[in-house]
Amino acid sequence: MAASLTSLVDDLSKYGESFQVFLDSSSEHQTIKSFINGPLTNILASIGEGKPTLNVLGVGSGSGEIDLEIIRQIQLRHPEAKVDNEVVEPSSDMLDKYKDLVSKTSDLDQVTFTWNNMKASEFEKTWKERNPDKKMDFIHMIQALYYVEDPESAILFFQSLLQKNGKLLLILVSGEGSWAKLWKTFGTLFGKNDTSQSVTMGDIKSLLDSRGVPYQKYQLPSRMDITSCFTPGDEKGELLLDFLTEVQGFRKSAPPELTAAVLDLLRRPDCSKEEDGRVIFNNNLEALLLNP
Ligand code: CQA
Repeated sequence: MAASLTSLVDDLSKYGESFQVFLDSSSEHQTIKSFINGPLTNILASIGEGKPTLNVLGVGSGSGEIDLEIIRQIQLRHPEAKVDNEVVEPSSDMLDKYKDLVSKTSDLDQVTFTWNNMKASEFEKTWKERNPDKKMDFIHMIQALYYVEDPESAILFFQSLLQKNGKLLLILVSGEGSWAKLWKTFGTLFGKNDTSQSVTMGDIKSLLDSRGVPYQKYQLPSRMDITSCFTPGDEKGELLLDFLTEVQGFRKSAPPELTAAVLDLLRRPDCSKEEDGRVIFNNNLEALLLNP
């Protein structure tokens, strides 16, 4: 990593600003919600076996929009059941937003929330003492495995918490999408620090395959309009470029040759397509479902 490049993760308010531009420019949340309200519905119907309370665990839940979509779908499939929802999220700002969202959402009377303001590895350490016998009907880790120290052991731990008929859902960028190309080409040049690693679902499938762990997989097509990145000085474009590279103020701080090379790759047909004069980046995701 070039010493002059500062990771975006080092300033969470800047990260949040860039993330918001990303959400506004991409279909990411719509893509995930369509999966939850499409292919996942049958799976959510199959969990729990008529138990009065379904145990749900979200890992890296962020501000909770996606979690509440999952809970809504579980309630539609199990109208009689209560939901015991455990949330693991290391950022207390995110947890505050999540609690805010809960207080503004109706129809959650049957849902209890347990807030675990900690990393997945800390949760794992305390879990066995607190709840030696508790098992989960549904666990999800959505766009979260980039931030755990050891993705493989995290997956195996959460899989071990599953109840019979339970499911573990993982969502990550596809190994064939443009994030993977960007990381393969520039990985170490960007401002990566220990907080975030460039892992794709291709890597996760290799890990699981070599252990003989079976899974179901789903492709989740997703896109991001990066046209504004090609207009120097465009406020949103600069924030999006920061998000893509995970570098604060990328265009101002990176060597000009690196900036040119990144913009060139972003425009190439194996990264993006042109549509009605817009540059559309391949943000495809992949979902895996694991059994206990
Ligand atoms: C921190 C870390 C990650 C965050 C965050 C704060 C995040 C979103 C918002 N705030 Cl300290 N993560 C996130 C979520 C979805 C997503 C990406 C990041 O698509 C972009 N990635 C590239 C595929 C992950 C590296």
